[in-house]
Amino acid sequence: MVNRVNGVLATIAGLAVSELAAGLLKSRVSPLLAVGEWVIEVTPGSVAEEAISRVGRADKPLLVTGVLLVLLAIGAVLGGQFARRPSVSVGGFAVIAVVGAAAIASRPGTRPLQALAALVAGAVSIYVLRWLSRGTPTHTPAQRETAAGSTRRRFLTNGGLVLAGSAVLAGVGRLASHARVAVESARAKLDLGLVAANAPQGVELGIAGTTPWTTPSVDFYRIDTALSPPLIQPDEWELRIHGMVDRPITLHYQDLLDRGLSDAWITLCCVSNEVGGDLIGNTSWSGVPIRDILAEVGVRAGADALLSRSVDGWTAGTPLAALTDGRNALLAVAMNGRPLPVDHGFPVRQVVPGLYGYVSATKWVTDWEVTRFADFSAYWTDRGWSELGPVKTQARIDTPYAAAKAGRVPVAGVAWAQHRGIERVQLRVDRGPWQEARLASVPNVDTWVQWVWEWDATPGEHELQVRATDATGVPQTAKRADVVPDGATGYHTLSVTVA
Ligand SMILES: Nc1nc2c(c(=O)[nH]1)N[C@H]1C(S)=C(S)[C@@H](COP(=O)(O)O)O[C@H]1N2
Ligand SMILES: [Mo]
Repeated sequence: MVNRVNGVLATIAGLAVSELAAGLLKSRVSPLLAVGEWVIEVTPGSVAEEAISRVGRADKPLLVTGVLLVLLAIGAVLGGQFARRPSVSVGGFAVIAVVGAAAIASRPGTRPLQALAALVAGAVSIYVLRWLSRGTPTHTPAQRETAAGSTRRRFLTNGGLVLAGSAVLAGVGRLASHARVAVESARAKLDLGLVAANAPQGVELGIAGTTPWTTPSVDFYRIDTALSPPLIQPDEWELRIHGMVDRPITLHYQDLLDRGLSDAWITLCCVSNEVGGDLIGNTSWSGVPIRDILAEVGVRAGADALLSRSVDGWTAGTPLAALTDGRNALLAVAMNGRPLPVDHGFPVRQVVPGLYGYVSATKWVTDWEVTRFADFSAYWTDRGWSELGPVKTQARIDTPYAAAKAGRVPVAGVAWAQHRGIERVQLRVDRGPWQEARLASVPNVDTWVQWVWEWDATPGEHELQVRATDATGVPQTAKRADVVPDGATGYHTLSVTVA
């Protein structure tokens, strides 16, 4: 028992040192997070999807906690071996250290030297295990009797020391990782000469309980595979553009600003959004039109895809057609008139109206290869999702939710079919006839639209259903489909108890 606890304590000490060392070495991720990111990478898409739909935003904390618990359990086992087979437990800690080092070294956006954080941590674990185990266990029964009291005291004191020391080291490690602070302050100092765009007239119906038409940046959904977001100073950002182009170039942040920024209202949504889900947001983006940059580098005949890659190695394949057909596809530097938040891709990301984020919205983008779909597969297409990801027409009821009072009840929500636009939204109660909702106005076909329908609600249980028709005249399908492989379909359906 004591030995196992010693193993756990040695593991904790090693983890603390690894956080400190990773901070001092300015590593993007600590060994623990590197292993976590690696787990994300090797997890099959369907499992990831299941996990996200079950636990939502808690997926990352839960994953890190899981890795931590597995590690502590291994530490306990290795500690338990120390008395009889010390070489097994020393070897085990060494293996853990090497795995951590390999995870760091193989993560995009890290340098090989940063793998040292894991190796040093492994050495510390072994040292602490040795130190805690001095003199335990006592072998003869007589010794055990007399030594029991002092052993317990020493066990508690030393254990306490290790825990306190670990907490201090890990805390210092966090402080030492100035990177986040430095990047946040560089971001705060940037003056892009933008103001938060006011929402256009008439987009807001002003019905209580509905989602605001403009999504504040802090409320914007976040989806990515990074356990710790890449931290990039704007003046160190580079975008290398190469592949099937006539004139390869490398762009810098200032180059984008020098070109002048365009603004566009675009609703971005995730292919993993369930019917009625909230993985969607609308904001004003500012950036440089992607088509201008592609025209400048000269796309060669035969190319049909832009393979974009982020600093942390994530990739997306976007049809060149969608980037050059005149729509507002942006290499964006700002949302809501402010430089992109770090979590949303600071300093530069893509936004392409009409396509789900997984095929288009690369955050922390750093590399563009103009190529052919036949010649590559991207992060999510590798994991079973479709190569092309046009957004499907959807409508969502935001209010009423679950209960309402009899009488006039506004049923309201949003509908979207980015880059086609929404023509009509209809409601039906208890599978009765479809009724027309009133639509708010929108500045373009790339945003969601608010809608409302006045319901004469009678007491009892009722089922509400909504469906939207896009501006090409195609109503959304009633057929229920899962989010995999190219987005959910079906009518958002709610049960409401009217009293
Ligand atoms: N670097 C990087 N960019 C990424 C992703 C990612 O995992 N890594 N996820 C994409 C997906 S699936 C979506 S839906 C959007 C979400 O953008 P947001 O987090 O700003 O809402 O980013 C896209 N860009
Ligand atoms: Mo997504």
